[in-house]
Amino acid sequence: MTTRSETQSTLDHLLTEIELRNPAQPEFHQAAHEVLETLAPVVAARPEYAEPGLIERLVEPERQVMFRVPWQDDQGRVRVNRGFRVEFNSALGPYKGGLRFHPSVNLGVIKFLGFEQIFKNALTGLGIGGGKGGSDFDPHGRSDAEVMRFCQSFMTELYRHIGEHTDVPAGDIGVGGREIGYLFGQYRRITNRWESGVLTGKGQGWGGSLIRPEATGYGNVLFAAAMLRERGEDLEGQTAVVSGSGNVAIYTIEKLTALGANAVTCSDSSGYVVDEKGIDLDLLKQIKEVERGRVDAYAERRGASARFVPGGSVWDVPADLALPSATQNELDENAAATLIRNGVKAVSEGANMPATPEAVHLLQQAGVAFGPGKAANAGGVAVSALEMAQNHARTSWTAARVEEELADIMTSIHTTCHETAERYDAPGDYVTGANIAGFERVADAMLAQGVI
Ligand code: NDP
Ligand code: 2IT
Repeated sequence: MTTRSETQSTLDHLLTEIELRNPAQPEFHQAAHEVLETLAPVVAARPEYAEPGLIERLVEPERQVMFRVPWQDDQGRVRVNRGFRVEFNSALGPYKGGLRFHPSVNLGVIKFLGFEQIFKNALTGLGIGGGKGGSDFDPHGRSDAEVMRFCQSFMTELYRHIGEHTDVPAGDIGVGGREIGYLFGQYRRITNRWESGVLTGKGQGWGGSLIRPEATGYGNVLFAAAMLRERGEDLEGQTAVVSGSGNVAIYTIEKLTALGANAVTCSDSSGYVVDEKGIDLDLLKQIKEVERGRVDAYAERRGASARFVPGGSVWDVPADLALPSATQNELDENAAATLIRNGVKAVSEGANMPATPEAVHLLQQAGVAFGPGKAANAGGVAVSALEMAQNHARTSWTAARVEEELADIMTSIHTTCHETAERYDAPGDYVTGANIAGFERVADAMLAQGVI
């Protein structure tokens, strides 16, 4: 029998190869390290997982598409962006994952997101594979007409790679209901098909699921609540710091407030707002969802309880809970040390990979409950899969039904991660639990389906 340390050195060797074969993709390397560094116990215990080529196949996308996206701005100037779709793994179902429009997008970023998505989607227990896409297009400051022309050009290439049984994109940073609408319209026009299940996050009158906009934030709060329950606590009366002010952050704040916690912050790339009375969601939604403004406008309009801190770190604000909901690597070692000094009890990742590896290590060493994104933020993609199910059946469920299914899925993900961690001698370590449980499901399907 191979020992855990022998297995770990094989995995370490593979990680070195991943770095050499995929140069200049630091986010992908980081995501691969984070998963492969926790798999030794399961690979050592179950020899079939050590089969040559299994993990090598898992870290290599099934298909990667990169394309030119030309479009005209309002002045008539031609702009050229780069489009991506990485179809990482379809052992469990059609590729599924969001599209990100942000200037920082490159192949390595999309590969890190696609890789995470494989395990996240496996943890939902639903039939969805892993993929991700996007563009280095920056929607900030662009008119509706520019965003529409961009989306139409993007879909004019993307359409040939996707389909309800093939690959089903959705939103992510910079892609919300407006963009999904323009993308769906162009897909329908080019293909001459009403294929509802080709995209999720659609509008509610034309195939979208109730609760999909809320699902990621709501799900993360339910995951945080489940972690607290393990420690004999609940959300009531806890103070929470939340970063970001987009889709995930807004509905995280909404659910925290509904369950009796006090969410006191939000942020964007210009700085953060702290509001002692708790974030006023109507005001935040007005500024972010309707006016597409910046968070300093919130502090200006809210009055004495709120202040805007330009730049700065939202993690300096003392709290019981932290729910990073903006972007990768936004919570580093220093931020983790500050949170620990201020007595944080739980950190639950609404964003994908917002905590750096050093931060995760520090938080876990300090006994803070840490919920990794692939488990904690899986509610969004889970309700996307429920949207696909509704589309397939040509029906739509009530908000109450979708919310109940979301709650069941989050409870089941929490239990799976918790029990898997215990089974592999890492009690309370949700990172190990999530990675191993997600891996087992995908690996079993890959082994059953042969070398492809
Ligand atoms: P949005 O575009 O709605 O909001 C993103 C927020 O994060 C904005 O406030 C934005 O500020 C801020 N932000 C983005 N990039 C940066 C950056 N580089 N530095 C500082 N702030 C930044 O995106 P979502 O809310 O949908 O996504 C947030 C996170 O959640 C991402 O990590 C995404 O991958 C993850 N996620 C999203 C899901 C979904 O269903 N939407 C599901 C699961 C995870 P600004 O406007 O100034 O850029
Ligand atoms: O990171 C994610 O899980 C998402 N952006 C949601 C993906 C989806 O297909 O709903």
